[in-house]
Amino acid sequence: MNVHQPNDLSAFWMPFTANRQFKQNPRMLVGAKDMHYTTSDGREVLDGTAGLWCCNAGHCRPKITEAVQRQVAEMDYAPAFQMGHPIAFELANRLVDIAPEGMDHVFYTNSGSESVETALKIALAYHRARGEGQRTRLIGRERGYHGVNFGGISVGGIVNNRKVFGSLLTGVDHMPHTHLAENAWSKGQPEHGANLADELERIVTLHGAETIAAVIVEPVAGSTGVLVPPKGYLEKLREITRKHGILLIFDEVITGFGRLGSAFAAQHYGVQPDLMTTAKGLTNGVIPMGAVFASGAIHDAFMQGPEHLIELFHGYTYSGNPIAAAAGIATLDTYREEGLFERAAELAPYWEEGLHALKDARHVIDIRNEGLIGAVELEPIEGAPTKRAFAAFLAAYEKGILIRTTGDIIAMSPPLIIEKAQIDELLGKLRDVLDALE
Ligand code: PXG
Repeated sequence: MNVHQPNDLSAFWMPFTANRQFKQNPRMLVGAKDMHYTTSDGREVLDGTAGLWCCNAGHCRPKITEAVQRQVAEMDYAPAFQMGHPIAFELANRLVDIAPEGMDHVFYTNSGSESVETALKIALAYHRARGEGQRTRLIGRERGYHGVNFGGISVGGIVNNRKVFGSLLTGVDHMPHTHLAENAWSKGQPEHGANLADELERIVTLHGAETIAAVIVEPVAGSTGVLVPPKGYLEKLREITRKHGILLIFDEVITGFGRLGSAFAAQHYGVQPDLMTTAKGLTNGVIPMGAVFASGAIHDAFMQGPEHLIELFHGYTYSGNPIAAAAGIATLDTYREEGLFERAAELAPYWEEGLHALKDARHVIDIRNEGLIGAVELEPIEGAPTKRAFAAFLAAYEKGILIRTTGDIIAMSPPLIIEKAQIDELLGKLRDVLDALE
């Protein structure tokens, strides 16, 4: 018989974690409030990452906490298949209100990964519903992150997330990523690289437009180190996809809910996708929930045939879960009442300036930013990529700031409630960490 201690760390197989290393020297968070986590050894840590890019309103915000407490006591769960409950409809209306014009419908999921699978399936089924069922190809991009399920890793472009998982989806192709050396030190959108969108024309020529269902991209690629779209690039993608009848999916799991200073990146860049995937900031990270936004044209294409038949054979047990919906409404209330999207836009220039002032810190080879997102790229240790940035992450945690690393890139995305003095603290401590690094 296995007899485990309550604090035995072996049973929990941790996600995206070096389990053996972590369990020798665990970093445990036990509390959170506003901009800070509390560690198990009683230290306050300034949250430079909004959890994992999700707690955009900061932590343990009263309105959200109360809404969840109220809802869990009133109605814990209700099915959404052939049944409804008002709060899921209310949230959908509220979401559509802040979405780009014409994104009139939402399909609920439980995560970003599920939103991606859902959007890809809707894209395929949409073409089929319109008599273009031969449009089955899906186009992603190198260095894209679209979650960890099979569709998402197939269109995604992160080698380690793909290579040990078999043959993935067939009929997928990838555009080149947009990260160009000549754009180093760009503030906001880089100047060079709009022409990379023309690679889509090449792919269309190769396969035939009539075989392609959708193109999926992150407006700003987050997980692979903050790759900001070159000026004109997203506009070109839109033009090419529209010309060829290909759907454009924006994966807004990170960029949604104010991260760039608008509700969604689609509004920030003034480029209208056909489908948008979201999660994370939708409930401030408090309860898992995602949503796919669909244009009226896509939704309406399904609403034909006999009315007693199910139009889309897709959905999750927890789609529109009442507690998540309550968290979502309270989150949107908090964003609105505190003007947090506008706040992000107002803080962005201060953030940009502070971040780029790290240019002369040790090991720094590039800095990038957009909205309240920032990346500081370090020179890798020869023969040991990722080690330097991970050492920075550990030292930062000891110093009382939480950052994220991917490869040798440090990524930051603080809650939108961050104060200027806290930006100074975050970036000041990061400088100290970098200057002290091997
Ligand atoms: N799409 C995008 C653009 C994402 O960034 C997902 C989909 C998947 O979401 P779920 O909820 O299934 O995890 C993501 C998630 C990081 C980091 O450190 C980023 C994510 C998740 C965890 C860590 O960059 N993005």
